[in-house]
Amino acid sequence: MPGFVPLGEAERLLAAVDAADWRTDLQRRVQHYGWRYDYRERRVAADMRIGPLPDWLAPVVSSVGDVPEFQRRPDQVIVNEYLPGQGISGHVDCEPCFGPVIASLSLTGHAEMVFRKSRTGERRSLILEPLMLIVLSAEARYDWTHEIPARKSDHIDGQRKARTRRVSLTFRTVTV
Ligand SMILES: O=C(O)CCC(=O)C(=O)O
Repeated sequence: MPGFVPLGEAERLLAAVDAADWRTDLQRRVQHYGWRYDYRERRVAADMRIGPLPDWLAPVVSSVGDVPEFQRRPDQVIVNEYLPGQGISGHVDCEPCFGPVIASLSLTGHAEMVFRKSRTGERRSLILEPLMLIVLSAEARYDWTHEIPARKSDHIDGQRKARTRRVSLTFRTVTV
């Protein structure tokens, strides 16, 4: 969904993100809201609840929750920051931890996202652009992995485009 939020809203969210503290235990910086997620053990447990989402996230969580695929309002948001050369390896989001719909909003920066269907080896790709929301449900949520290759540029519209800092918000419903 290109242009899911207006530019001013993305700028407001980015300013709030940049005023908050980052976790630095992964290769890329992240922030967790609502619930912590344990990347190593691929786990969320009842004692990993942080608390209600902060007020600055309320408008965007409400808009994302209104996307028809979501049957309940997201209660976890993870901020990911990718500097040029950083990415995220292929994965299906933890099945027992999170509900059937995952969404990701790009606040700034372009990057190619690659989808692979493990059973058939099919590959598709999508250029994620600022203000775009992607919604993964059904087959896209469970049968395809998604990844952002760790590289410094992408091939976009026949041209090599250098990456800049990319920041995204992912929205999930926790099912513990
Ligand atoms: O940065 C993104 O848009 C996707 C992030 C992602 O796949 C994840 O946090 O599991």
